[in-house]
Amino acid sequence: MKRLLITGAAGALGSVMRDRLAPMADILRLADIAEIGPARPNEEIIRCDLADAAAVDAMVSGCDGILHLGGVSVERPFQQILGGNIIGLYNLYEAARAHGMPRIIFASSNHTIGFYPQDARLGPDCTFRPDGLYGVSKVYGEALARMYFEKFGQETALVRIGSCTPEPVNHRMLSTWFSQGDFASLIAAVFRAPTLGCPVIWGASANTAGWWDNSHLDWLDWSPKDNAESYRARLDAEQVRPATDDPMAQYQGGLFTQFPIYKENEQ
Ligand code: NAI
Ligand code: 15L
Repeated sequence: MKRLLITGAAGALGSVMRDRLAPMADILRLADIAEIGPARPNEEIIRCDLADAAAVDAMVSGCDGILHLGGVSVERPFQQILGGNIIGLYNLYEAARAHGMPRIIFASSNHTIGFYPQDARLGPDCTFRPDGLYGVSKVYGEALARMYFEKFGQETALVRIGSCTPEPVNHRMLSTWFSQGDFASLIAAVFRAPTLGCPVIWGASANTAGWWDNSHLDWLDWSPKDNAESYRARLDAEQVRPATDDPMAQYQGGLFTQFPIYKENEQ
């Protein structure tokens, strides 16, 4: 790839993918509303609010692939979610349409389905059960991407990420963990695939205790290598396992199911 755009590049996953994906493109274009720091060799840095249509158009221009990580990544008041996740996504897809429809990886979330109980096993076509306004914004993102695919042929991988952290840090993550290495290999596979369409992909490692079924992806040259199970003994030793009536043990979305609808002055 000549130029790969990573939005949200100053964030947790953006910083990791900046390093891991460098070999995938001649130039990495790194964008965020926050300070990213100086460009390294073969990098371009762009300060851009996703809610600013003209800035997003310029950000997307000249890119052949987009890893879209930017936006609000946790539960927040609606006014905060609106700019990056709602208006911002529309701006991104309009810019992509104007600039040759580069393939997009959309960082969706398990919080689109967070109200499912932990004994449910989910495939790609399950009904959405979002657990908050943040989850709803990701449902909107998936629907927007799907519409641009149906109407214009814009390809997007809708990656419903579980918990992408260096290691699982609680018992819920024995099921939701997505190792950084498995996410990086998925990104490479998505950009390598001859055709993509607009598939839902569960962003999770090969966890023995996993809840999500990716067997519809047999056409994609990707299989996750890591398994949260290897951390179970350590978690059992270091933490009390949550009780069965604890939201962390009841719901796939864990504590997100318990958050209120925050108002502007609360978060
Ligand atoms: P993060 O919060 O660390 O990074 C998000 C970045 O987006 C931040 O650097 C922030 O400055 C930027 N941003 C926010 N609003 C913006 C705006 N209006 N314009 C431009 N940039 C804006 O989140 P993280 O953990 O790196 O996650 C990346 C993406 O993956 C997010 O979209 C998140 O929803 C999604 N995701 C992450 C999961 C995880 O386990 N880390 C799980 C599920 C989904
Ligand atoms: C997400 O969608 C969040 O972006 C991340 O911070 C974690 O909370 C993750 O889900 C999770 O459910 O563990």
